[in-house]
Amino acid sequence: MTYEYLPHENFLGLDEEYSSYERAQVVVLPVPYEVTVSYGQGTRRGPRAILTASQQVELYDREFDDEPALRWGVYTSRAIAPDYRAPEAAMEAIAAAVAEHAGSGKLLCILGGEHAISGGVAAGLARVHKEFVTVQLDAHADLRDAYEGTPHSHACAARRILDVGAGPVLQLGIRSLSTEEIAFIRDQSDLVTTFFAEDVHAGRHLEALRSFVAGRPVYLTIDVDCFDAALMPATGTPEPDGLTWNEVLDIVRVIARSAGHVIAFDVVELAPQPANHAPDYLAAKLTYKVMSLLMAGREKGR
Ligand SMILES: [Mn+2]
Repeated sequence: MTYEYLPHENFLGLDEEYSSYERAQVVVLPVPYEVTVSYGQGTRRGPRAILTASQQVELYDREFDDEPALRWGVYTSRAIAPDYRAPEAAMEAIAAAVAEHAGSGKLLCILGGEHAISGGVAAGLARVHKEFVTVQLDAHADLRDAYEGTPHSHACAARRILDVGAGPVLQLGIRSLSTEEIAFIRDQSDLVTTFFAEDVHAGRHLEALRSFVAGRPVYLTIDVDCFDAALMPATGTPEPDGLTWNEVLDIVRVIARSAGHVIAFDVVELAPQPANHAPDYLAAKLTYKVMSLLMAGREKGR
């Protein structure tokens, strides 16, 4: 395995006592991979920006009246080196790293990078967990079979996850898709269920989401462009009419409460803007909050 050297900032800036691999129940894996971005650029700087912004996130969380990270600990791996020569080799490197950690039983958190990495993540998870379902938060359906000449495009993320054959995908917040993608959604209702942004605003997704994850292993993939572009402008392909902070967290709360076991989640497509660090902070706080909710769900399940 090759790892890129980054001056090592661990997620949340935790002391050794709470961030050693042995002690931690959560593993953060930075994957600064960016090759097929089609519009705005910069997702390769996403993981670094999230780690840096996380130093400013308060450990104390009012929802738990506690410092959740100190209960379970977070280990931050060095970043996987992006391989620009061949997407297949890069996806294999990501899958290998994910499989290595997925076998440990720790909650795995992957920081992207472009959404294409999620195909590699799903492939790695499938080496350890034969079956799991995927919940995708995104502005885009990402169901194209290929885009701009490659099947390993960020625009094909959900399709590559389905290729793994581990289970169906439920998408939330979608508001941009092609004719090919809407046809796929209509034809493949056993593989993909889509709740558009207006469905989420109206609360029509909650019951279906609950039964989709109930008792099953779950992989959660969060493209930050699921948020409204006003809240999250720092992303390659922003879209209006996106989700709010609370809509996203309520989705994660349903998953945490109802899923059998959340095995991994990723936060992808942050493309930091030098003059605006609010989106970096949002992504860092989101990552901590999702971790906290999912770990609380695991503790309840025991
Ligand atoms: Mn997207």
